[in-house]
Amino acid sequence: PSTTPSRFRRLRDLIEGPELGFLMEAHSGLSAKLVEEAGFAGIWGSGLSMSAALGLRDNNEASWTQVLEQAEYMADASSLPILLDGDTGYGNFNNVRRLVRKLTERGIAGVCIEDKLFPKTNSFIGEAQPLADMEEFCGRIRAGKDAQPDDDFVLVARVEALISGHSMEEALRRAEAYHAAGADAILMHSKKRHAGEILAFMERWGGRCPVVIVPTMYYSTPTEVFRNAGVSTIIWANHLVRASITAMRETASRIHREQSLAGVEAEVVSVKDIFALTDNDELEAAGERYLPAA
Ligand code: SPV
Ligand code: MG
Repeated sequence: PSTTPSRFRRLRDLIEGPELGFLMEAHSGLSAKLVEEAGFAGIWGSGLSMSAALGLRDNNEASWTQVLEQAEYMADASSLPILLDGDTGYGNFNNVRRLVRKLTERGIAGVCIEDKLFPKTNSFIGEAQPLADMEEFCGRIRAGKDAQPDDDFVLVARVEALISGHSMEEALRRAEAYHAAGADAILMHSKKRHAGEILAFMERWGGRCPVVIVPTMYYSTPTEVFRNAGVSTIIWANHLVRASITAMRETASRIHREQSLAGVEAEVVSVKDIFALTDNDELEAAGERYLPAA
């Protein structure tokens, strides 16, 4: 019997543990493999990145079952726990509890839901996006927690108050309400270019429950600052899809320009590397076990 803790347990330990933890964005089976190869202990299943990889906007253009399918490819491709970006939960309390059950069945260790309205808009677009009613959102959290078949499933409640231009008081009021409703952690989001809001929140929050942050906009703050402030987990939210866009754009335009592969060959992984990443050796060995001898 395996002694490795379940993915649910590992995500819970990562978020509740005393060390600062990191979740790296993935958006596909392949990127999930690369996150694991790099040494990360967990994956952020980014809504923005999954949407972009499908050629869609981060506005719930992909249906929730299409997101579920992407998450399942990631879970199959890597052994890491995945915190799925569940956007607003795709509806009301009823959609959230159904989502939690389906995620658990497919080995997705946790979900993050944000206190906005369906269909969502990415937080970095526009100003003053409307927030969900606080009590209604608490119902979504309670329904999700009541529905989880595994005790270690993690539900993170994301507070959009600061991003939407509300006060620190409002952010604290909502964080407290979501914590009381049963959220395992609070994701406090900020789109400032510096970490001031986050550090102010950390000070006032006082460790009531773990806090997760997404420093996409305040990336220049040294990680040590967040460690010292008592942040639980940092999400590197979209850098694999962004890196892939850079690489694909350069490669496509060079091949188009040069009408030749010669210039890019040394810049891209070999076809053999693809076979290694998808473990073709295993298939060969299995063929020897299961196919009739030639
Ligand atoms: C995502 O990665 O989809 C997120 C983070 O939700 S953000 O884009 O900052 O809203
Ligand atoms: Mg998102």
